[in-house]
Amino acid sequence: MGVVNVTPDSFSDGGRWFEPGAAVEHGLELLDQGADLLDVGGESTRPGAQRPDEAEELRRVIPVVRELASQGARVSVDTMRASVAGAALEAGASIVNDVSGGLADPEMPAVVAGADVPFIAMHWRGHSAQMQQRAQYDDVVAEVCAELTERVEQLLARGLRREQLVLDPGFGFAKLAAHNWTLLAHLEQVIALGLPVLVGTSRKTFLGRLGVPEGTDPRPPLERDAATCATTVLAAQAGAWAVRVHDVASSVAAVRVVAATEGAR
Ligand code: PMM
Repeated sequence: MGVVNVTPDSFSDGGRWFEPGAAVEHGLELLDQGADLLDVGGESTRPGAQRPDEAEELRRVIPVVRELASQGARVSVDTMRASVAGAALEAGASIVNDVSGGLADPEMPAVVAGADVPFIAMHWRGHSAQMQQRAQYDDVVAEVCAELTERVEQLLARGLRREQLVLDPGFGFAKLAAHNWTLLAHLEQVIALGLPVLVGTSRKTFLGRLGVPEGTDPRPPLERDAATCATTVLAAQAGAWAVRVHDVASSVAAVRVVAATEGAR
């Protein structure tokens, strides 16, 4: 899954593809590099980010979704708003990726159940402004699995079918670096919940802290692709359904290496 952020302020690539034409061109480039899906989003979820209003989010996302879908791309819309999800589905998106797993907007489950499209439900404990205060766990793997299971039950109760659901442990969302590493080390426990799992580690800060002295700044996001690619190997070996990445070419190569090795085994 290639990331197409139509935002001025995403932590990893904010502003680079903010014009619709540039975003579309970038999406087509990611398809060329081997992406199976494009994830189009108009709201930055970096810690402390301000939310765009609904009209602004629609203005950012819909033209890009429409154009990429019309060129044959399989598009997911990365949004917490039911209205944006609904409009994106009408414009040609075929998957909804909601980092709040349907918690942020009470109308989201009804829209996704009505459209009967895949729904990516991520582990989430609150909007970006407060999320890092909620990064408190006794056992991060058990708690993330329990909270995702509760999400699944609530979504099924709201009319979604189990076959629609994809889970995501939510790397970097209400998680400190140690929580992210523990989740990555035990990804098979999330996968054992029995649903497809999406992994979104790409360019996140915990990767930027590798190999830099304590107390100094992490490496900048654009220097985190090699580490991201290493996490793709781990995700593929654990049996993840997809990885959500900015640099598609390196992760496609990683997935092919894992597939070839497994084929030879
Ligand atoms: N991370 C970001 C945005 N959307 N969606 C899912 N399902 N999982 C993630 O980990 C995720 C996401 C934040 O990264 P970005 O600002 O670089 O897009």
